[in-house]
Order: sequence, then structure tokens, then C-alpha cells
Amino acid sequence: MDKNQLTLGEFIIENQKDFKYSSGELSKLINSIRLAAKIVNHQVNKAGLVDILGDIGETNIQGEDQQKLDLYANDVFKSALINREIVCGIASEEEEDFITIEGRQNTHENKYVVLIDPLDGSSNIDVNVSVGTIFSIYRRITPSGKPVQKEDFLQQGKEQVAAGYIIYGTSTMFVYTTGHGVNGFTLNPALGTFYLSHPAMRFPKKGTILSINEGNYTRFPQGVKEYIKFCQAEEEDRPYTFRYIGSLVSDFHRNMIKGGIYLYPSSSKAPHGKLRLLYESNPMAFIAEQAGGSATDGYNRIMEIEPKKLHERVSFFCGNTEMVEKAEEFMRGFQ
Ligand code: AHM
Ligand code: MG
Repeated sequence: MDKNQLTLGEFIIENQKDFKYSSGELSKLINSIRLAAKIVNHQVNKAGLVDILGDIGETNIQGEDQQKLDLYANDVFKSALINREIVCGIASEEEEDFITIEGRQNTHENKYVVLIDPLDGSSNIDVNVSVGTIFSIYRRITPSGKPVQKEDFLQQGKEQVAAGYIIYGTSTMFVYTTGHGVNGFTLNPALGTFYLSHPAMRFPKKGTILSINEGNYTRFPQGVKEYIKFCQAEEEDRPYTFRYIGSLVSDFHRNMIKGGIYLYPSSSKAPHGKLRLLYESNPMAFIAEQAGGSATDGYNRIMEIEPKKLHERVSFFCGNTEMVEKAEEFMRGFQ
């Protein structure tokens, strides 16, 4: 690696001025996520070696099996975020309700709320497939000095001040945006330092990859079925290929680099889709738009959906704008 390559720490400081509130607090917040990411990365890498794998016989509030590393990652991110007098509340996929952080001498003066999926795609861990962390950051909207309220978390995605993901893959990467484009940093594991490896990430103009769990095909809305058929059709302008890891961060990351669309639509089995609006779809939508892509629920922009519940699910179409628009055309056509 070029020794002049910017580190994530340096990049955060250099770009602090671009942030409209520019208090340095958001920079500190991203730094604490960076630190937690390294700790989780270390543990994820050891997953095959130590006895940390496997179900602990509990299910999380979504009724899904929860694995030990999910809980571990949840604890690591929480403690990194709690102790810095910046965050007033955290909502996590692993917690039923949001957590209130009192701040210095119980003054409730901290400004930011963080919504997080500490370890997404965790069913992939025990088969050595990439997983990720997804985070979303907002300014609180209720007055400072009082405990954070639910409405501080139920903001539209377009109010996000930052969002990002960490992918624990063949390399570990930290990818984030504060609304000034998307930058990706790769961890040098020998030094424990993230280096700017993917500056100004953009979806390529044309996408050719479709990522969807076709196992649900018979239960999909007609528009989705028709879009799948369109992508499979043997036409010169459609050299499409299907790729599905089943790990949102990994599927999204590949599609952003190579060009493609990720779909998790509603189905007769899951009428609202599977992914969670607040800590899965909104942050990915923010990153996608900042990289020149789009994210909708098949009809509406994800970041304009008015959230009603902390763990709300949403149908998710995300990737190259051209592909998302085409899929929407089928959704409208077969409504
Ligand atoms: P999780 O939050 O329980 O890990 O579920 C989210 C994951 C996504 O990462 C992935 O894209 C999707 O679920 C896969 O779902 P399916 O196995 O139904 O295709
Ligand atoms: Mg998840």
C-alpha cells in the first residue's frame, strides 16, 4: 500500500469542514464506529477457530435465530457509542426498544441518534461467507436536555447526516457517506489501519447484475416476476447475470462496484418484505443515492417513507438507477 495513502482517521479530520454542523462531534462518532468495527472484525475473523459460533437458543424480537456473534457485535458497538458524550440514543436490530443515553451528568445534551444492524447476514457466519454492519446517523429533533424520544428515531431517511457499512469479507472495508459522495477504506490487518482504497465510489453507468432470492419467485408480486423474466430474456442489450449472497452488505457492495440491482420485494409470505427500513434500507439507500444509484420500495423513494415503527420492514429495490427505474416500470404495469 502506498505510504502516502490517506487513512480513515486522516480522511475524517480533513473532511470535517464539509459537514454542515461541523462541530467535530460527527467525526468523533464515526471514529468510534471505526474502532468498534476493528474489534468486531477481529472476532469475526476468529469465528471458525473459537467456540463463539452457533445459536444460543434465543430468538431476537423479529423471531429469528440469534447467534452469539450478533450479540457480541451489538455489545461492542453499543459500548463504543455510549461512552463518548455524542450519542443520545441507539436503536439496534438486536434490541426491542431504543436505548436512551443520558450523557454528561445526566444532562441529555448529546445530539445524535444511531440506528444499527450490528451484524447483518449473520446466518452466513458459520459457512464462512461475508457479513456486515450497517449504521445510520441522525441529529435528534426533540429538544436537548430531555431524554431522547421515539420520534428522534422515526425520521425520514433523507434526514440522515451519515450512513455506512462495514463489510467483513476477503478484506474488511469501511464504506460511508456524510452526503458528499461515498468513500471506501480497506483495513490493513497487519497495522489495524483503514486506508482510503475506493475514493468517490459510483455505480457504473450500466448494471448487469440482479440479486434476488429467487426461491421466493412464486410468492412475488407479478411486477417482480415480469422484471425477472425481462432480465432473463435473450436480447442483445441484456447480458444480465444473477448473483445472490444473501448478505445485504455484500450483495450491495458488489453491485455498487460492478453495476447491478438488489431486490428484496414483498411476497405473499412476507407482505412488507424482509429488510428493516430504519437500519437496513435507509442507510443503504443513502449510500446508493450518494453513489449515483437509487432506492425505492418499487413505487416510492425509500428515503421519503414516513417511518411508523422502529423495526418496520419495507420492500427494497436498490442499485443502478436505470435498473431500479425499469423494475418500477414493471411494478406499476402489473399493479
Ligand atoms: P438478518 O438481518 O436477519 O441478517 O436478515 C437480513 C438479510 C440480508 O443481509 C440478506 O440480504 C437477506 O436477509 C437474505 O434473506 P433471504 O435468506 O430470505 O434471502
Ligand atoms: Mg439485518
